[in-house]
Amino acid sequence: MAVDELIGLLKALETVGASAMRAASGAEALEALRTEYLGRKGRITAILRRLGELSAEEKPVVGAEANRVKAALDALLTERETAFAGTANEGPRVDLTLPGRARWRGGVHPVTLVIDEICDIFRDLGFSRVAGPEVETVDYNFSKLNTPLDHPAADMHDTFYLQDGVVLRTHTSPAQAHVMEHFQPPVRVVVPGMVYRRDPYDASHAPAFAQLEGLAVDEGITFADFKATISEFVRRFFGADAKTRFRPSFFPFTEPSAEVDVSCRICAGAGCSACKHTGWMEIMGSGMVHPNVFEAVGYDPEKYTGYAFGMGPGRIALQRYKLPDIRLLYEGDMRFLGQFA
Ligand code: 2NM
Repeated sequence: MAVDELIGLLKALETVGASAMRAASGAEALEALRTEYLGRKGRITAILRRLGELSAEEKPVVGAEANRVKAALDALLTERETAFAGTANEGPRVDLTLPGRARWRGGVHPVTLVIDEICDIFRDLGFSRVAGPEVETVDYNFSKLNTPLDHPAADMHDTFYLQDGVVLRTHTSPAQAHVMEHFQPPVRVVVPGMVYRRDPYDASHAPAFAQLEGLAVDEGITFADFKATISEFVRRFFGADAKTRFRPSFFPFTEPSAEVDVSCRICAGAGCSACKHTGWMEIMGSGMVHPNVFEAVGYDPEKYTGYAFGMGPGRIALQRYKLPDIRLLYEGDMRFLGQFA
C-alpha cells in the first residue's frame, strides 16, 4: 500500500504547505517556504526518493501526483510573491487629494532692501560702501566725534556700556572716524549697520536698529555740494517730483547742522495724517563736519571740509511700505517677512 501512503503524504503536504504560504508575512518567509517545499532537499523531493519502493506501474501514478502538487504550490508561491512585491514598490501611501505644501522661499529683509537701494544710489554718486565694528570704545563713539563724555548722548541712560570705556555703538559715525584715520581725502563713504540705544521699545523706537550714515571730505567741499548731492539722492530714491527741504538743527559733530525733509510721498505736500499735516517727512540729520572731528582723526581742518549725514533705513522702510509699527522690522515674524519674499 505504498502508493496510497505516498499519495496521502503528497496531499497532506499540499494542504499544510498552501496554508503556510497563505499565512506568510512577507517575501522572505515565502522564499523560505519555497526552499522547504520545492527545493532540491525539500519535502517533495524527500517523498520522491521513496519511488524506489514502488512497482513500474505505480511509479508514474505517484510521479504525476507529485508534479501536480509541485505545480500547485509553485503557482501559489508565485502569486503570493507578486502580491508582496506590489506592496514593497508602492512605498509609503500618498494621498494625492491633499493640498500641496508650498516650498519656503528666501527673501531679502525690507530694511536690507532699503539699505541696498540707498547704497546703490550713492555708489552711482561716487560713494564706497563700508562697514565697522558694533563694539566700540567711548573714544571712537563719542570723544573723537566732538561729543564729551559729560554730554547727554554719552549718558549711561542712553548707551549700553559693556565695560569701562567700551560700548555698543550708538551710531555708525565711529566707523567713519576709522575710515578717516586710514585714508586721506578725498573720502566718500556710506556706512550702513546696526546701532544700539537704551530707548523704550515701542511702535516707533527699538533698542537695536539700522542706521546709514554718509561722509564726503575733500578740499573745497561746501554746504552747496551737500544740498545738491542729497537733493539728487532724494529724487532718485523717492521720485523725480520729490522736493527737499533743509532746516537748521544741532549735532555735536557738525557745524552748521541741518535736518533734511522730503515732500510727503502720500499727499505730495498738501498735508495728510502721514505727515501730521505739515506736507513734509523728516528723513535725515546732517551737517558740515566739525573741525574738532577732523583734528581728532588727523585731518587738517584748515585744508579740508566735508559734509556728513545719517538716516534710519527702518524709518524709511516704515514710510515706503506703510507699516504701522517699527517692531515688525526687528522681530523676525515669518508671516510678515514672507510677504517680501
Ligand atoms: C548724523 C547727523 C549729522 C555724522 C557725522 C559723522 C562724522 F563721522 F563724520 F563725524 N558721521 N556722521 C552725522 C552728522 C550723522 O546722523 C543723524
